[in-house]
Amino acid sequence: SAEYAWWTSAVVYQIYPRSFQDSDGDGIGDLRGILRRVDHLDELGVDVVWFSPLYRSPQDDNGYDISDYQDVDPLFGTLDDLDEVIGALHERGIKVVMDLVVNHTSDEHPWFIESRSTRDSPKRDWYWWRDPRDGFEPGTRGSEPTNWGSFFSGPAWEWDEQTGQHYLHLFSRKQPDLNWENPEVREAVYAMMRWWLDRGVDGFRMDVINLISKDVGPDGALSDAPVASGLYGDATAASANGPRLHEFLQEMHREVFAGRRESLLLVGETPGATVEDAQLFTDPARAELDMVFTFEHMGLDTVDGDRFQHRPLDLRDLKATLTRWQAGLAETGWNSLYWDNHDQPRVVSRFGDDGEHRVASATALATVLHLHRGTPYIYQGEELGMTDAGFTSFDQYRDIESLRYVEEKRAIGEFDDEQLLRALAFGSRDNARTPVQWDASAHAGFTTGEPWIQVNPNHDRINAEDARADPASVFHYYRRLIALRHDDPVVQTGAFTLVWPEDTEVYAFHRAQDGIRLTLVANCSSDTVERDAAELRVEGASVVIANHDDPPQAPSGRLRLRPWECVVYRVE
Ligand code: ISL
Repeated sequence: SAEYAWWTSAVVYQIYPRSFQDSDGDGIGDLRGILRRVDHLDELGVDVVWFSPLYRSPQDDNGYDISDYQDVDPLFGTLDDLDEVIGALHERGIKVVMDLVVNHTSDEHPWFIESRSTRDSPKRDWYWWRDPRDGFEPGTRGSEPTNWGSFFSGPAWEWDEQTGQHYLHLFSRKQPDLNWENPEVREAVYAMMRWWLDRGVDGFRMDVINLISKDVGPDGALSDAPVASGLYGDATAASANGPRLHEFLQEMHREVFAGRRESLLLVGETPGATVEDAQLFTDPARAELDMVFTFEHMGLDTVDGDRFQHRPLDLRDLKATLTRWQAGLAETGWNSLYWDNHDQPRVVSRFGDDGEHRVASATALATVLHLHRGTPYIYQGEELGMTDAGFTSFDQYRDIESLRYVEEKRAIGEFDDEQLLRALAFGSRDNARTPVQWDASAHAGFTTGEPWIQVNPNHDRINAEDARADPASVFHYYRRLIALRHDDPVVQTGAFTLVWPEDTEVYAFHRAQDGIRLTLVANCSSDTVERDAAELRVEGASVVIANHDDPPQAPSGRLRLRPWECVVYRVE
């Protein structure tokens, strides 16, 4: 049978260091805090830990604005502390993946300080500097070189008085975009990546890696983009999947990974990528990336992909989207699988039921995800069934994206405060950034000081200590799901077939390989449902995993599923 890469049986755990565990009482998570929780990761059984940025940073975007790629921010500790954490994880057989943020740096990175100092700086061309548009007073609205909007509201160009030009920033003005057209930039990035691999890290999660190649005309010109909604042109259209993207990734592969990539993990974050793009990124023969994060399933409960505008999820859309990605990467390439990360609201609040059926819906959704073909990613707290933040006032929010959104919407008078609070409560990234709930004590055991963002008051009921003591907890269920992926080749690589695409409540699919079939059936609703079990062909099957006691055994007639009940059957 085929040879598969090690990560087909691996599960990755994401740590957002700021919110994981504080050790020194400053209210911000840190490396010595992580050291105290290594046993939690070990007990869970994950194979890889991905760290959101730990590098030196002004923290304008919580570390995704980097001012020194080869040092640790003092907020989190020192390089020695990081070595200790990596050592402790490696000792337990857990690999370490670093976040790689190279579409942009901080404006406080020495490269940018040099670049902005004068027009003749040798590093001027390391970033995107452009003259103001003709016919507009330089530095005023309309003088931006293109109409592109920033992902964090406002224009994607910042006027620099001193040298009389604008610089490009697709994210905040403190995150200027690097110019990947310049070979010196690429060589500097590759050298930095080799330095980390030499230090012992096991791979990279590459932040917005499909934005690095901008669509430049022959004369270096950038053009206006279509205005989909709001004030600005769509910067994704102008910068995602640019003409040299695959060339850059293949070059990176040759310069950084060649000869040492067998045991590495290379995962790209690729907003806007289609499954056809993903086939190219992840085809091993092309030597680019191992897998990418799709965004398509994250937009399904929003209005036109606007993360702040909610509409109810139609389960058929979720099935159709994930199934398209399963099919598209069945022969070549590979999927990554995720519900939660530091940019997304919590799945149990979003697609599940975080009230009465919290445990059942968290475990049912986990089963649906982890039984797909691909590498599952768990975001800190997901394994506890942590819920959205539940914030009700503006001063509770910290995220730059949320704060800028409110500012812009207020400026144009589009929404009143009630509408804005509803938008944030649904879509804010802060929903996933409240501290991990370790126990029921003050601040959930996260810090002895004042947490940088409020702890969810539901930590009195939802916390790791209680979960560890309760065999029916979300935590113990995740342990079983992870063990199942480790042990069962059908979970790892079996062929995927969806059942009942039109069912709006029940998610069901088969995975099959070498004459063995696993069949998952999950009630993704808060009502009891009944279906015709004959269509599942599970008569005489054994139960592999289920999230309720006494699951329906090998039914042949009517299959009755309680709210959010899921079962995986095994047919030999
Ligand atoms: O809409 C988007 C782009 O089309 C955004 O959602 C974008 O994909 C996303 O915000 C990118 O996220 C990553 O890069 C950001 C950082 O703020 C996020 O935390 C990170 O995950 C800038 O580095």
